[in-house]
Amino acid sequence: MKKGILVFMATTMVIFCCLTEVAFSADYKPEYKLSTVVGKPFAWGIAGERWAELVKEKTAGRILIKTYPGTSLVGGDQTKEFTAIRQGAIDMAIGSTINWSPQVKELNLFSMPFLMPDYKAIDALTQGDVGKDLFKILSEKDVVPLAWGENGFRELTNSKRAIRTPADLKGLKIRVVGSPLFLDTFTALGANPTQMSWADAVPALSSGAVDGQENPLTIFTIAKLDTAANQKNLTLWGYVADPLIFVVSKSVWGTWTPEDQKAVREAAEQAGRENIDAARKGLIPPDDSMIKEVGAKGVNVVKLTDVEKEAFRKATRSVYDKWAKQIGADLVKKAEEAIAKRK
Ligand code: X2X
Repeated sequence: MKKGILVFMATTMVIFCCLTEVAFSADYKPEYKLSTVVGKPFAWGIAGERWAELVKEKTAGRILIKTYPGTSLVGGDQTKEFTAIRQGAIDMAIGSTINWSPQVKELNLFSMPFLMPDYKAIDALTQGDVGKDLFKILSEKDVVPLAWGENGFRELTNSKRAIRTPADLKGLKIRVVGSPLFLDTFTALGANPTQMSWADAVPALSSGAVDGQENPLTIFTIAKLDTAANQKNLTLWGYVADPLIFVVSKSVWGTWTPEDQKAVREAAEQAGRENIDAARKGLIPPDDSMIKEVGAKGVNVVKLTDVEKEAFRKATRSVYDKWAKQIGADLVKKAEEAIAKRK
């Protein structure tokens, strides 16, 4: 009799375990969609592949990820990426602060002209309290932010002439990304900015419909903008930099076990660190091999002195002040203080 009860209890437990296992694995999708703007061999695309690979490894294949470069889940319209995550069309993403800033106004912080003078300044923000504040803001908008990556300092290129002063930019048609802040900055500099997605930018530059653009040198070299898009003049001015953010949609996150959540977070942190190293390779003195490589292609490289930069800073000061209000005076002040204290 006693034995009968034990057998009954054991059987019930096995059935219960099987049922919960089924219930929990039923919530797991066979595959998760990861969005990025560019794919391999761009550092950003490599970061997507790496995150997917590490997640597969760390979850023993319970979470499988397919990458969708070219922001293809939103037809290439990168400023719609964040909304698509919130709506469930994208499960996870590595997004640029620029592309998500139309929906998360505080992310415009990184696009404030001449806020961050160097890489240590980026780190002072992303790795400090400002980064935490931004992650808190994001987590109130249906995503779980996990780690920072980096696209990089955005340098100015064009097909027409060397740019050393704001006057040199006068009348040049410059492709900018989708935050209105960029329209203000380039208008203040006397240029003629036009907003378009990355997918449209390269053909527009190649055909000469647009004269110039701004992007990190890692994007410039891999997209071969010098030959593919007539971009023979480069000005190193480091006016803004866009970090990348690794996120998972909150509704997807909630379906994963704590163990798998931890694995996905750790994978993002590792892929993020590797991505930041890759984004900075050859750009930090004494190793400026990336800049030399661009020069060796016959691109005319102008590196602004601090005095020359000051003229651009002055010309865009009103844009800085206007956007400080829109982003939030407290956050901007916190950022300025963190940068002033950087080591
Ligand atoms: O569109 C761009 O310029 C790019 C690829 O750098 C971003 O997505 C912000």
